[in-house]
Amino acid sequence: MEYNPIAKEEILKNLENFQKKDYKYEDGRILGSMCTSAHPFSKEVFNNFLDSNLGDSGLFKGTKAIEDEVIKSLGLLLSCKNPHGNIVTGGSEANIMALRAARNYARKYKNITDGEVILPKSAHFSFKKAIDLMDLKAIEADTDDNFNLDIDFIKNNISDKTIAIVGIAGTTELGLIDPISELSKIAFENDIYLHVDAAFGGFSIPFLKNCGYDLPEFDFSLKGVSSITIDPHKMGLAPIPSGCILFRKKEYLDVIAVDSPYLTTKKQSTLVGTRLGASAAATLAIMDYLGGEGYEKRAVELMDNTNFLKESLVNEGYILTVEPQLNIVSFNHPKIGADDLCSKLKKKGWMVSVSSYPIAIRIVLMNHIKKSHLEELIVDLKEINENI
Ligand code: 0PR
Repeated sequence: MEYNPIAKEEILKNLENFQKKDYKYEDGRILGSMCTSAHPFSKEVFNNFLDSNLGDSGLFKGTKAIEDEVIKSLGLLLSCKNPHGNIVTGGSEANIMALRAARNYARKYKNITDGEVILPKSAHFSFKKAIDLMDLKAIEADTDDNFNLDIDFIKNNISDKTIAIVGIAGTTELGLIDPISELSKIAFENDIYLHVDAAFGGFSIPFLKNCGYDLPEFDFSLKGVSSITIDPHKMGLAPIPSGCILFRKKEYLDVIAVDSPYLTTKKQSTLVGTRLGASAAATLAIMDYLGGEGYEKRAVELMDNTNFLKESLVNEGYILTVEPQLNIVSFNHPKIGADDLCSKLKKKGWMVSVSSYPIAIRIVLMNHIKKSHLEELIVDLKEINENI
């Protein structure tokens, strides 16, 4: 195939025309996303590190030291003084690494070859990918009428094939926090790996707790917790792709390491080979810049907006699925179904999503959604209600 060069201006114009078709966070219409506009400072730093490849970290020793610092800072945030882990592309990759560590550890030290994972029905679909990739068996724990995890189910389903239990700190659909301290006790007593998926909640629960919110323990302070997923590219305000996996013990990284003989580093534990140093640099920069104070202020603002939306919906006669614990509101109309309501909202320009368990409209109150946007949304919901 032959193709001729095109002038920069023309290329940029062409790309701009494509980009115009994208929804923009700033318009406040994206209501079902866990991502948001990254902080301008983290974008600036990200651009400075675009060429740094952590996949061959001996060539980028400085950037590798940055990654180590981020791991240390995130460890401290999650009550672990000496954590091990990596900055990865996001929650999916982190969850896959965690289950791979659990699987390999159980294979090496317990001789388990056909492993089972006990996980809540509310777990993110990335676990389905992990389970499929590693040919594991999933045992799904149900929830009660309030969508709380059935702890007895977990206890009753532990077997000599269980390689891991998974708990969620901020479920994707409802933002609920599983009873991680109970899971930790079960895991510790039975010597089973416990992975906590705090991809969503990791950058808000610790800060909200500091501000007096009554939220449960979920981190390494619980001795049964083996690893935690936390995503800087959600409420951490780092650019996509920035996820993180943290392990309590170095052995968990060692059991997933493969030889990379011709590289400057002779072992590699991450799934991805060539890997952006920019994500690590931008995450460190934004964490240092905002500090605990900056994240606390933002986490509280998100909860204020959550409460405002929740109360306004109730006033308009909409029905909440659960009392929000974090910044997600899930609701239904008393008469029409969630899909119907979703399409009526889409016609008015609101990009909402319908959750599957339970079936409901789900709004994630991310940083780009301001109170004024919510006021406009309520006006539209009121009008929808009046025309039914
Ligand atoms: N774990 C939890 C609890 C999650 O909520 C998510 C993502 C993941 C893991 C996976 O993270 P990555 O997507 O970073 O791999 N939850 C969101 C979701 O599936 C991701 C998302 C973000 C979806 C923005 C849409 C969107 O516009 O809903």
